[in-house]
Amino acid sequence: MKDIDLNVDDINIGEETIPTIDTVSDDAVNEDSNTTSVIDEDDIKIGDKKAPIVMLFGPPTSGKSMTLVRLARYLRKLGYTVKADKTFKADDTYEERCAKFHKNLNTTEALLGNALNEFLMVKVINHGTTVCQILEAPGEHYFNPKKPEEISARNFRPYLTQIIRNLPNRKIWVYITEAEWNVHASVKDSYVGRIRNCKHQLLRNSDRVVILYNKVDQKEELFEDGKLHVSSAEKAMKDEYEGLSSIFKNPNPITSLWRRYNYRFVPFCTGYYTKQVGGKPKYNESEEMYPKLLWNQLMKCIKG
Ligand SMILES: Nc1nc2c(ncn2[C@@H]2O[C@H](COP(=O)(O)OP(=O)(O)OP(=O)(O)O)[C@@H](O)[C@H]2O)c(=O)[nH]1
Ligand SMILES: [Mg+2]
Repeated sequence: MKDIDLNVDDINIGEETIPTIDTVSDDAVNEDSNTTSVIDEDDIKIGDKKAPIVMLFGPPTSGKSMTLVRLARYLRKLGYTVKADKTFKADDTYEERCAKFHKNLNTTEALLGNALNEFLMVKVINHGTTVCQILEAPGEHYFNPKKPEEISARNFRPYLTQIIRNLPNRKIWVYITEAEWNVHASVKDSYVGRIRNCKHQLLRNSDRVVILYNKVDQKEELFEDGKLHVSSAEKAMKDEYEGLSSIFKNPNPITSLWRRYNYRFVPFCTGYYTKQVGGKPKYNESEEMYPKLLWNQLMKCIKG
């Protein structure tokens, strides 16, 4: 299997000219001005201004919730504490969501990813120190396939705008792509456009990028003797999401000789979902190599 150890030490992403929230929040609020959720969504608090924030960024049903569930189960096994940040939001429903998240992690029953349909901040703690914070949010908040024309980087929800633009923490943008995403090619192009706009307007030099290619189990041709062929998976991702990798082309004439792109590639599978007649699909977690690979790359983004 190919070693996918990429070095992004002198990554140079985006412009430093990040506008303040005042210059953008009107857009974000106007988008939903006739709903009550705007005020609610604004009401977030992040006490930790240091630990990097991992954003699982992807369209609905791409696998964000289950990626977090799979990663959290793996980290717990390694001895990390993974817990929802209860101080992130003050409302009662948030506390319920935290409880639901913990229940999902502990259960051995079939899990449904869409049980978590609201946003949540999760802390990964090792020996009392927060290693990173992971934001899990509904896909519509990142990209809505039903509104593919909305690809501007200026129309994020208020809470996301606040996290992205106002916090000093490093962001690790985990862009989720899906093997065999069953949508029209123009929707895929729009998603790539949305990521392009994010990169140009929102990413800072200190930020890091992961492209996670989820549901690789759906592409049998990527496996040989039961082993996943990583470089073939990356090629498949590039074929399916035209123009995505070139957004992160390394512009440095020297380092680009050995590192063409400023992203880390992670092929992923959250698990296996077996349809039960008349019941919930049964979930079996994926092989450990997947969360292990993801965590290795995230650690490099956190430290590097
Ligand atoms: N084959 C396969 N299916 C997956 C995988 N991961 C997720 N799925 C399927 O995708 C569904 C949605 O996964 P979620 O994790 O809930 O997706 P999400 O991105 O959180 O979706 P939203 O919360 O609606 O934005 C799951 O219920 C599974 O049916 C995977 O690795 N392989
Ligand atoms: Mg989800």
